[in-house]
Amino acid sequence: MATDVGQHQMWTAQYYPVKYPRQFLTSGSLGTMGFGLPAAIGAALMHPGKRVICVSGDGSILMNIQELATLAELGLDVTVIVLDNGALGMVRQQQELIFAENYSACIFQGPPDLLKVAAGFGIVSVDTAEPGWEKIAFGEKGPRFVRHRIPMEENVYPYVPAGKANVEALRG
Ligand SMILES: Cc1ncc(C[n+]2csc(CCOP(=O)(O)OP(=O)(O)O)c2C)c(N)n1
Repeated sequence: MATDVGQHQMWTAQYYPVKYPRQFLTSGSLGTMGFGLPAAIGAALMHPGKRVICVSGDGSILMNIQELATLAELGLDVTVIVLDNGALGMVRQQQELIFAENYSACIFQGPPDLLKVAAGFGIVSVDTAEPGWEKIAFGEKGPRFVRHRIPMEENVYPYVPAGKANVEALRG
């Protein structure tokens, strides 16, 4: 399991049942968007026969989108799942909660159709609104790209504001 950086990363950390060391590849602390896809490719190269999941955001995936070409070329068993909220969600959440809903440069005005982008790289792509998407996403060999649309207003909790201690986390 690999992630990018943002709300999707926090949800994955909170809900994915990690069972053994080095199963969860994520870029913490000064986390770097764009980490997830290359990390997943590396993990898949090290573990042939195992499907690697990369949970990303519609912002983060754009940071290293060119690596879809590497993924397609190598034909690895990687499923990229993008939680698509139409925003840089972690930033939007921060601006909502800490900056009195003054939103700046965090809501996408003309987002690309990520399914078409991934398909353009030759990767089988599916939206979770499609019946039977799970079979496409996880069923067979090779790379897959999944888009899961979620409401922009969804916030991740607990949430520790910048400069605060864990005990001061906001709980929603
Ligand atoms: C390279 C880089 N630039 C900026 C940031 C600051 N940052 C942290 S989370 C985030 C938004 C991430 O948005 P998205 O990938 O869409 O994920 P979401 O929070 O919506 O799940 C930004 C800009 C960062 N961590 N890394």
